[in-house]
Amino acid sequence: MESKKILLATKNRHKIEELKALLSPFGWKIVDAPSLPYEIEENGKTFCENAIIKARFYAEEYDITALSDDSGLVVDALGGRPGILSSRYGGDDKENRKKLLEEMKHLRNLNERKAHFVCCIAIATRKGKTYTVEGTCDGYIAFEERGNRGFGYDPVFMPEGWNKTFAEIPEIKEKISHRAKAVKKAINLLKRIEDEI
Ligand code: ITT
Repeated sequence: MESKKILLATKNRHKIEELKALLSPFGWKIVDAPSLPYEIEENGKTFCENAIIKARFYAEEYDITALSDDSGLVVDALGGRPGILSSRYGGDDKENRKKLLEEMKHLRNLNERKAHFVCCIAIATRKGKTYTVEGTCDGYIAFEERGNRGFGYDPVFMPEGWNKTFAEIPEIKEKISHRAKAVKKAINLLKRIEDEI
């Protein structure tokens, strides 16, 4: 029997890499989303609302089960910012990190620099059903950038229990990140709804 197809409803190549690494052992055929000549408007108020918008769009447009990821960084001292606006906080990834460190430079105690990553994965099936699962990862914002692996805020995020940033320890990130946790739940869900894919 041909394996079931799941389209990754994201244009972020780093997410694609991480999602494929986590999903590949399970026998589904994982396909990339065709590139679109326009942006999908992410006008939800939560990570999951935005994840649903992206997954449903691709599922309907291409008549396929689609899996999206909406994620971001929530910083306590900034009242939850950048949150759902993480990708466009200061500009590109580098400018986002610069703005974040600048805004937090007066917070000299690590305890004042608590943050967590959130990842909501939405799965929209061809038959019109939508499911969501979420993963989070607690940690701290470092005082300066460290490491050159990963993407986004990885060089400034130290997961709880590690004195290193995600950009320094990608092999640990793969196991404990918000995305790894959400994908674990998504895999259980996909196994349960295999008939609907
Ligand atoms: P798609 O909407 O096409 O999936 P995007 O990059 O616009 O791609 P989001 O709207 O979900 O995706 O924004 C996610 C942003 O949050 C991302 O650009 C990073 O700045 C940050 N982010 C999410 N997960 C991250 C991770 O694992 N490491 C570092 N930064 C992350």
